[in-house]
Amino acid sequence: MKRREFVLLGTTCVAAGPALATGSPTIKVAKTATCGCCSAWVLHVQEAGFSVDAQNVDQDDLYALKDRLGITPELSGCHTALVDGYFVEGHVPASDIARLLDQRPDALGLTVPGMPMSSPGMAGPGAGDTFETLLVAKDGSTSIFARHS
Ligand SMILES: [Cu+2]
Repeated sequence: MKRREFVLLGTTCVAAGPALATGSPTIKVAKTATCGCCSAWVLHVQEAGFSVDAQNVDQDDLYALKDRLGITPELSGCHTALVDGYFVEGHVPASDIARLLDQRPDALGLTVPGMPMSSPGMAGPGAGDTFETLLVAKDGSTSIFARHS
């Protein structure tokens, strides 16, 4: 890892703020072994107080998992997580996961499609772009769950 990336990751951890999720269910994460931003996101949710069970899987198995869960290519990020009956796809902020588990909407899960630079596990807040966390309904339709910059 280059020194500059390491500094940015440190910033992400500080920005995660106080623990949100003590006592929350474990987040199971499927990711590929070589995905650095996936590991950085795992660190982000751990810093927020979630316990994480991360498994490295083959890329084909990861695609198959997304397909099974109803995560279309348009909705895909990198890693795929499962928590308490919901999927959490890609670089979803820990605060959104906490709100999902608190509000328990009738839905499949959350996604941050693609890998926006401002999202946790990427460069982090202040990277300059904005992104949205989408709620995926059981019929596959999406709505905006949160906006982030
Ligand atoms: Cu990523």
